[in-house]
Amino acid sequence: MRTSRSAWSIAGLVAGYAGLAASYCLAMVVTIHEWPLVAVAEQVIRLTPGGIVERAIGLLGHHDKTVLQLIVLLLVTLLFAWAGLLARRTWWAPTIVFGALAVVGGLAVHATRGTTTVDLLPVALGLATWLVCLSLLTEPLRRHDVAARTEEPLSRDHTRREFLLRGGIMVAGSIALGVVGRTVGRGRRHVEEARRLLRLPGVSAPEVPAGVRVGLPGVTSWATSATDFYRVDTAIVVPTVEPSDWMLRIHGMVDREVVLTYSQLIERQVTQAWVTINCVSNPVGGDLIGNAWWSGVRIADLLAEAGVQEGADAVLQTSDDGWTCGTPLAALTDSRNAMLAVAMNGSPLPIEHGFPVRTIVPGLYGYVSACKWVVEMKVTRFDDIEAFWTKRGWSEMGPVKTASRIDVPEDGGSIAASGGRVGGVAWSQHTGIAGVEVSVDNGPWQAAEIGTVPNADTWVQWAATLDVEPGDHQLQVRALDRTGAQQTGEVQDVLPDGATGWHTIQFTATEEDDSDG
Ligand SMILES: Nc1nc2c(c(=O)[nH]1)N[C@H]1C(S)=C(S)[C@@H](COP(=O)(O)O)O[C@H]1N2
Ligand SMILES: [Mo]
Repeated sequence: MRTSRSAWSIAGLVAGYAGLAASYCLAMVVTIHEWPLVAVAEQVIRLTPGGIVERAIGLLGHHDKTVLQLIVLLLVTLLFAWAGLLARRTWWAPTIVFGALAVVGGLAVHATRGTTTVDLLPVALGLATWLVCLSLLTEPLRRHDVAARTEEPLSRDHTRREFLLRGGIMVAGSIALGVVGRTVGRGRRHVEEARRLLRLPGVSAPEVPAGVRVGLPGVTSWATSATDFYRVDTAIVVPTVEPSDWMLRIHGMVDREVVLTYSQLIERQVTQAWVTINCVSNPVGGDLIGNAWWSGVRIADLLAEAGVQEGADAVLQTSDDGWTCGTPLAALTDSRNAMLAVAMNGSPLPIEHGFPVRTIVPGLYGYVSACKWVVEMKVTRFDDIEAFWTKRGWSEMGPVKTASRIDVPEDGGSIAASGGRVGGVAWSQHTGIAGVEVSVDNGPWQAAEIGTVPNADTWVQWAATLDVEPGDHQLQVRALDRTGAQQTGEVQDVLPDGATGWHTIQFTATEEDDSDG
C-alpha cells in the first residue's frame, strides 16, 4: 500500500509548526520583540483598508488582534499541509512555498521595526527548520513508496515506524521550544517595560568632555554607545531581574549585614564617572573594551556601613545567574570610584549589561570585578574562596595591564607616504596614560599626540603623522603610563592574567594621498 495524502500533509504540518516554534523561541531569546507571525498580523492590519478594520474591531471588540493572529495561523497551517502534499512529487515546490512564507515573514518584520540582522535570524532559523524537518519526514515516506512498489513488507513497517518516531520527536521538540520561548519572552517583556518606566534621580546624560578626540576618522569613538559596547558573559539566556524583586545582600566578615532594595539603592547619593572597562581575554589589538558614562552608588560607603572586619581581603560577588567573581577588597574601599552602577550613558543599564544593577571597578578586568546582575557581596578572604574564572585557571588578581591599539590604518591598509596619519586608543585604567609612541619598521620611537581625558580611568585616543618611503611597512605602538612605566613588549597570551605585547600591523605607504583614513 502506498503512502496516503494525509501522511504527506501531516509531514508538512509537523515541519511547519517546528519551524514556527524554532523562530518563536529564538525571537524570544535574542530579542524582546514580537515574533515573525505577529509581525505579519500587524502588517495585515496596516495594509487592510480602514473601513474593514473598523468594522472588524466593532464586531470582535478588543479580541480583534487575537482573532487576526488565529486567522494568519490557520492560513499558514493550510499552506504547511499543502507544502507537505507538494513534497510528494517534487522537492522544489515545497521549498518555494516555505521560502515565500519566510520572505513574507521577513518583509513583515522589516516593515514593523526596521531590520537588523538579529531581527531576521528567527525567520532564517524558521526556514532552515522547515526544510530540514520536511526532508527528514518525507524521506521515510519516499522509501515507503519504493518498498510498496517492490512489495517489501518488512521495510514498509520500518519506514512507518521511522516516520512516526521522527514526527514524534519534532512535535515534542516544538512544544518544548514553545514553552521555553514563552517563559523567556514573558520575563523579558516585563523587565524591559519596568526598565523603560524607570526614572533615576541624580543620573545625568553623558557629556563628552572637550579635548578627548584627536580628530582622526577611523579611530574608535572615545565614548562607546550601549549598542557598540562589547559584551562578555556566560549567560545563554540573559537574566531578567525586575527592579522590584532585586535585592543586594552584603554579608560575610562584616559587623552588620546590609540588605538593600532597588528603591533604597537609587535613593542614595549618586556618583557618576567615565570609566573604561575591558576583558582579560582581549588579545593584543582586540576590541573587548569600551568606555561609558556610569552612574551608581559608591561601594566603599556601603561597605563602611556594614563594617568590614579585620583580616578580610576579598569580596565574593554573585550574580543572579550564579556567576561569581572575587574582587580585591582594597579596590572597593580605596578612593577610586568603585560603584554599584544603575545606569550606562544616562539610561538604566541595558539588560545585557547587567540590569538592574552591576558592579564597575576602575582598573580591574571585568572577570574579577564587573559583576552584572549582582545580588550578593560576601566580604571574605581570597584564601577561602574560588570564583567562576579563577577555578578555571585565571589569575586571582586582575589589574588591567597598560595596552595600546592601532585603529588607523587597519592591518594591510594604506596611508599617504608623506604626512600620512595613524591613530588608535591606549589605556591603563586607574593609572592613566601619559604618552603613546609609534615605531615604523623597528625604527626609533616617535611620540604621538594624545587626547586629554577627565580622569585616569578611561582610555585615550592617540594620533601621529608619519613620513615614510612609499612601499610596505610595519607599524608598532606602545604606551607610557602615568607612573612612567613603559608598556611591555614581551608577548604573552591572555591566560592567566591578560595579554601583553605591542600591537603591530602592516601597511602600505602610497605616493598620492589615497589614504583610507
Ligand atoms: N553575571 C556575570 N557578570 C559578568 C560576567 C559574566 O559572565 N556573568 N562576565 C564578566 C566579564 S569576563 C566581563 S569582561 C564583563 C563584561 O561586561 P559587559 O558585557 O557589560 O561589557 O562582565 C563581567 N561580568
Ligand atoms: Mo572578561
